[in-house]
Amino acid sequence: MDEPPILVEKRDGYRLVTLNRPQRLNSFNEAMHQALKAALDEAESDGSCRALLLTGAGRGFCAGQDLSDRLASGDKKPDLGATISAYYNPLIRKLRALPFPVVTAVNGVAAGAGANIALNCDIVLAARSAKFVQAFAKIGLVPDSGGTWVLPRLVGAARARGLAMLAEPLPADKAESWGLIWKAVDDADLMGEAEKLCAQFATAPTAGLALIKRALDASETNTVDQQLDLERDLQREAGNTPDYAEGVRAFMEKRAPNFTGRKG
Ligand code: T3D
Repeated sequence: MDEPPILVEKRDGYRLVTLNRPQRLNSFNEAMHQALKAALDEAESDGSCRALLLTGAGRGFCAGQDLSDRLASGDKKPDLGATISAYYNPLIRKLRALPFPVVTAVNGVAAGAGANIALNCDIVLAARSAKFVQAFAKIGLVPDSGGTWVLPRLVGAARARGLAMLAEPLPADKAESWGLIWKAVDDADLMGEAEKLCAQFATAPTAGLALIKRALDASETNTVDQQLDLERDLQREAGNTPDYAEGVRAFMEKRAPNFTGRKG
């Protein structure tokens, strides 16, 4: 029997989701897209899930689209816009909008859409041996899955152009020093560090973290005045959560807070 393309493990307060087509460096076919969508939908509807950890099986994180599916189309040209509408764009929107932190543990090469899926997560940890490749230009394509949006914002215009147009691999250490990712860690420490972060998020004020995600995303297009108004509105919402009350109480009582993660 074929291995499932996505593995999900329920941990205490978070879920570990593994891309699982290692023989193809975890590149995406339709079955993997569908299974990942189901895994994310399920995590979102589980009130006890307060963080998600995404990683890849084997030596790679994800090599983007499985190109062997594109060869199979023969003379008939594939409509790549259709796949992007059906799968990649909804995936990126979902990852960005999940109401809890999404941590990626980039265990090996992250190429094409695989790189941009990682870069659209909240906290990106990478093994020192991993590399990020905007592979698209090598096959005549345009960075997708939010690549042209995140790259200039994370590393600036000059580096974004170099990465997108030269398609050269960027090692994890350099990705960290350029500000593309949160942290590069020794390979042996990757999963331990990522799981530690998720365990920390699993006891954090989740509703407040979801509001932080909203505020930072909105800042990309807002004016400073709009952003100040948004911060006021979101702070009002945050101030109504039980975790805010608990955070203040715990601080005043000099004890560790006991956050529920709930909105109300
Ligand atoms: O089509 C649409 O729907 C539009 C959406 C597009 C989104 C995209 O992601 S387009 C970009 C697609 N991805 C790529 O172009 C990356 C292709 N892969 C590579 O450039 C290299 O494999 C890597 C840089 C990722 C890794 O290189 P390396 O030397 O470490 O490994 P390798 O030997 O090239 O690959 C190992 C195996 O995985 C190999 O198979 P084999 O020879 O052992 O049987 C290779 O063919 C396979 N593999 C790697 N990437 C893909 C793949 N098979 C199918 N599709 C892949 N994307």
